[in-house]
Amino acid sequence: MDLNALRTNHPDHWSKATAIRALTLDAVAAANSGHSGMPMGMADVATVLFEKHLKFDASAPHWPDRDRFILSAGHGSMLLYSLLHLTGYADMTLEQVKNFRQSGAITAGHPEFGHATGIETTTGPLGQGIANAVGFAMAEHILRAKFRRKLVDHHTYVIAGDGCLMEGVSQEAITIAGRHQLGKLIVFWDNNNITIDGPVTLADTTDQPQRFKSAGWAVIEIDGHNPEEIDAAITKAKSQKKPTMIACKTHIALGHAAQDTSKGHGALTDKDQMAAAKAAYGWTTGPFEVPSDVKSAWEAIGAQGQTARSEWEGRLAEMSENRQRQFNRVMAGEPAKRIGATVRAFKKEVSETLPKMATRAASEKALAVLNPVVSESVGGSADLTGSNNTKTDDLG
Ligand SMILES: Cc1ncc(C[n+]2csc(CCOP(=O)(O)OP(=O)(O)O)c2C)c(N)n1
Repeated sequence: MDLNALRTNHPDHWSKATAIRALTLDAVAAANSGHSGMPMGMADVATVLFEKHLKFDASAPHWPDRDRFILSAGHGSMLLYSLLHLTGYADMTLEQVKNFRQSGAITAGHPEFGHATGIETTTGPLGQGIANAVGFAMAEHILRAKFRRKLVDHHTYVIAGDGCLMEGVSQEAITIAGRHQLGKLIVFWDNNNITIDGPVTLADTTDQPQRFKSAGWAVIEIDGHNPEEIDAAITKAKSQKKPTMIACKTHIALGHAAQDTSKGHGALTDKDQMAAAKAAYGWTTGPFEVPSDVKSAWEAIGAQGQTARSEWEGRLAEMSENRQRQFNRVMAGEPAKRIGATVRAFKKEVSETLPKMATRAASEKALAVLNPVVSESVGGSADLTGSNNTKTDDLG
């Protein structure tokens, strides 16, 4: 890989992506534990995504219509922590990055939902993130149908590695996303051909692009270090009606002596090798030091979404009070007010009449009472609709 060409062809991009790589090297070295290679390999994809496409506002991490970014390859957590710190999420301070993997820090080895803002879901068990992301995309689709584009119109982006795609759960998730044509779901596959034990082919020779295509996805194959290709692929993916998998050919631990080897997967802590990698990057500042112009450029990216966010807030404020209340309730995960009285009345009726029925029929009766008042509930049946009675009369 010709780092010099990457540096000279895209200098602004390069310095931003290098900040991720350098923070990752420093944090993992300080903890003497962690995974350096994946963030170093996917820094270019993440930089273009955050700079050019991701709709977010670092000062308002819970804004409901933000795009979701899910790091399914959770072992590469320093990629996410670097991005959150650089773009200016208030809780992801440099101290937290320096305390990577330490007790009490919000920077756990793998991202934990609730520890830091900007962590949309817990990941680490391979495959979990991509499967949860399909749920996120499905939720967006359902909410958009209910509340319309003015309020709900966002993408779900995922970074998944070889290990995520090996897990069985990914197959079911990919299939259902294809079946429902979740066009706002975009998965970046970190196609680096490396796992812990060696090359991917030790365990898996699946043709991943064909696998996704056969499930109804669009697939784009790119050089995951070329910012123009990354940008064009995301633009194209956003215009697709199908979910898109962007296969990103990358080099794990880019620029390090361990590049393209399974050693590059883990903690790269050798001082001389770290220094050599930073020299190859043209990175001259000390550990954990991001040049102020680079940090400012990242913070500007973190603020890019402020306009979109305030416009969205304006649209919400224009809605009727009832509509606003309904939207806020659903987003807060609060049950509908009527649910208490509805359930009490149903219990009273059942305890008075003591009907005799199979438990599956009882389940249907309960669902028939709940579904009309909890319109946001999502359920289904694994090819047993007629047997376990999940399709109540109010459903289409
Ligand atoms: C379900 C599950 N099994 C095993 C692991 C342990 N594990 C963490 S990362 C990893 C290798 C993943 O390889 P890849 O996705 O290619 O990541 P990369 O080497 O590119 O960083 C394994 C086996 C895990 N986190 N979750």
